[in-house]
Amino acid sequence: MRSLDKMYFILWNAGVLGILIPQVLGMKMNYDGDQVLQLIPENKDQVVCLQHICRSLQLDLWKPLQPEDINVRRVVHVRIPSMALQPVKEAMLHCSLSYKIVVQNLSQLISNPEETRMKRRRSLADYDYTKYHPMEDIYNWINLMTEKHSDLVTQHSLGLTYESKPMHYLKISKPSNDPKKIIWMDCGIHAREWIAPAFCQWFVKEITQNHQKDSRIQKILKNIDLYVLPVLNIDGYIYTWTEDRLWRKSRSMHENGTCYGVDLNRNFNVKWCSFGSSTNCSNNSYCGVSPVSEPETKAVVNFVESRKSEMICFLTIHSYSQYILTAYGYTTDLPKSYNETIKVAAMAASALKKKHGTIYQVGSFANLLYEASGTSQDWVHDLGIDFSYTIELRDNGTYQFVLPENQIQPTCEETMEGVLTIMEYVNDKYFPNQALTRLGNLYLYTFLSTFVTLVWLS
Ligand code: 0X9
Ligand code: ZN
Ligand code: ZN
Repeated sequence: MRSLDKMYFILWNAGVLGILIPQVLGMKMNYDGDQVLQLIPENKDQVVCLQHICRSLQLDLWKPLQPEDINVRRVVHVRIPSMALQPVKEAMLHCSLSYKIVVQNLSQLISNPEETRMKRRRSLADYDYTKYHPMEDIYNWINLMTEKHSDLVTQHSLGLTYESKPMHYLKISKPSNDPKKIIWMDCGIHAREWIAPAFCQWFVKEITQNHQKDSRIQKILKNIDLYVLPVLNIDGYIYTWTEDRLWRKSRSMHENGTCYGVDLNRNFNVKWCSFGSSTNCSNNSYCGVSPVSEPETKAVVNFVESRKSEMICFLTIHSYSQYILTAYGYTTDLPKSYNETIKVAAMAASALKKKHGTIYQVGSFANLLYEASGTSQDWVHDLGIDFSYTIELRDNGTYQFVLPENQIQPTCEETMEGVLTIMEYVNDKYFPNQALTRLGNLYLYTFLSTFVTLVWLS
């Protein structure tokens, strides 16, 4: 009892010491001395204790996002502000929770945006795909890309963000007289997952550079147009460069400016705001005032609804955890498509692993982690597009959201293999004749020549 009292006292003190002050005053977030701890609660008591610590100090949970989703023997990642390290660690020891420090000093992993911006170049040939880029670089890159590859790539607007930034997407398309299908890929619905936009850019680079020599890309582009949205949550992404590297949500204002941002991946109209989301606007999983309340989600929904008969595959790129996820997030029930979609996910994961040995898990989000409703993937799936995947890129807990730039290249290289495996599968499924034509012609030729020979002989 006494130790529990002491714990409350410690926690209360830490709260008074002003752990939450930077957020409240709206100052630029600095993470000097902050640590990220990894814990795996062994029993129900430890779960309850950890939930209590997280709630009472409003700690920034990275995995899972909500204290109620903490579970026995499931990995937890939580950021502890430097000022709270001492009391939090003590409180953890009081309920015999052991922790591992996975990030010693968070601010050391967060590079100074100014430095990176200086590396910016003006021509596409100089564009450094192994660096993270601020939004103005990415806008610039989109322009350069469409200028240089005007034969293949065009730029279009999906809509405007809350802060009126244009949401440009790239359409990669080869001219054809036959009707084509669509594959969609978006990156950066969560602002701090910087590796995702980096991958979308890498993907476009690879396709434009190799579409003439790579037979697999050639085959896919014959039948399918690729639509790539490099940054979905543009306002949030900009905010991670200017104010807070670890911002997740969009930037819409709520409750007279007392809190900001919606988790755009909880805002879709599929079991909206029922699991793994929050009605509290200061929460990281805030689902918004109503389904599709945000301009960014509305833009995606309008596009997908208007093109759903052509769309055969939807990919949404996140980090971290190394998962290729099939539907569903909102229920542990499995969709009818599961047998096939999980087979394709496993094929993709094994192609990915061949590149650098990185291991990805496959499965449905609700079964692998916890339930989450209102995700784009599930909404798209239930619209009738079976091949709807969430891909959670590197890493698996060492650097988490602050993946170092030297991992951009290997991450993108391996992800490319996984993504192309999925794309090739759906291509072959929806355009089976293409693969069969050559064989078919051969049979026909053999048949005819035999026939002619027989007639001639007689
Ligand atoms: O929680 C999310 O939105 C995603 N994880 S993240 O850590 N990047 O935030 C996962 C969404 C998975 N959605 C479905 N499987 N439907
Ligand atoms: Zn070209
Ligand atoms: Zn995400």
